[in-house]
Amino acid sequence: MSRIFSGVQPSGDLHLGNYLGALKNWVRLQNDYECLYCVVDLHAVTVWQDPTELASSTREVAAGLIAAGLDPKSNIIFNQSQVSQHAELAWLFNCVARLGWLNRMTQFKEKAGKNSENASVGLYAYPNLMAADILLYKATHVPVGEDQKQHLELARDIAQKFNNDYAVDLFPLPEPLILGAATRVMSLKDGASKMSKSDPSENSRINMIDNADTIARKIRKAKTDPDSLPDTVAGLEGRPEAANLLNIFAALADAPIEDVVAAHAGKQFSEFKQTLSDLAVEVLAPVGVEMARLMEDAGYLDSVLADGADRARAIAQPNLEEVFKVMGFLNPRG
Ligand code: AQP
Repeated sequence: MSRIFSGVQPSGDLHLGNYLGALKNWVRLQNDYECLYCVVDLHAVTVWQDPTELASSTREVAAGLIAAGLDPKSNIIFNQSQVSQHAELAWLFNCVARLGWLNRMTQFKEKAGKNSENASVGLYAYPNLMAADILLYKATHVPVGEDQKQHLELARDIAQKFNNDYAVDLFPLPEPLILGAATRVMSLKDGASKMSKSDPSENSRINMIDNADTIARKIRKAKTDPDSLPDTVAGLEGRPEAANLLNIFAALADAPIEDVVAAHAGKQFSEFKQTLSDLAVEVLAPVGVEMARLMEDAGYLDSVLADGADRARAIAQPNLEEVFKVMGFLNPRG
């Protein structure tokens, strides 16, 4: 059976980009695949996380996954640090991946910025941990946003090199699943930057937990340009903020971008933003309300994560033992 692995970092509030680029699509996959969805807390600490906030962010992501429609009984939902096999396999992959491969990763360059000497080693090796996350379960498919495609390529390179080096056929080469209209939601304040949890501007993103008034205010304040909306998709060329708002509309409405552009051709942004805001509130506000309700019940969320971790470990441990055996580690007991 095809198996899916994907993750979300508990590095801040879940936002519209996470919802449209990931969660909404994951909900569609749950009937056709065996799915593992992981709150990747080991990835989050590659940049500083306040220890007093990490646990609540972890629960918030779990609440977001469930509120978006993922069933914790049919899917495996857990946080990464509870399954130590992720870190163990990541170390082995540190010894498989080549420095030249990691040097090409654009996300490290973006996240480390000009001060890369001061970035953590973990941030640099992040793609090796992501490869371990996926390959630990021999996942066959990984739903990813555009931004994660390069990392998935690296996971395939690691799987391939491991199989070649040890002359085995142990790891499948995981395939990307790039789904939905909004594979890359951009910041509401800058159409050239990705909407991101770590953007210091709250107005750059709509959080899944935002209430109706906040959603409407953020859309009203979103950056636009002075022209009215174009007649064709080609007319969005060179207008990143307009393209972003129309793409968000298309993803929320599950409609082709061509139809959305045609329906709003020639409108002023003020009128379009009102329609977009009504749609965003209709889709997101109920998810936010459910998230808030779940977050009141930390005991329930913790029990979902503990149960998910038990089920994840049951798959991970035999796979890791197989890797140890292939690599020749001595295990006098086994
Ligand atoms: N802006 C986005 N548009 C579309 N998809 C997105 N995803 C994230 N941002 C966008 C997708 O959401 C899933 C979980 O991502 P993540 O939280 O693990 O990592 P990230 O991509 O690094 O997200 P952020 O918000 O940018 O976090 P920070 O600021 O902490 O780095 C992934 O499938 C991702 O593609």
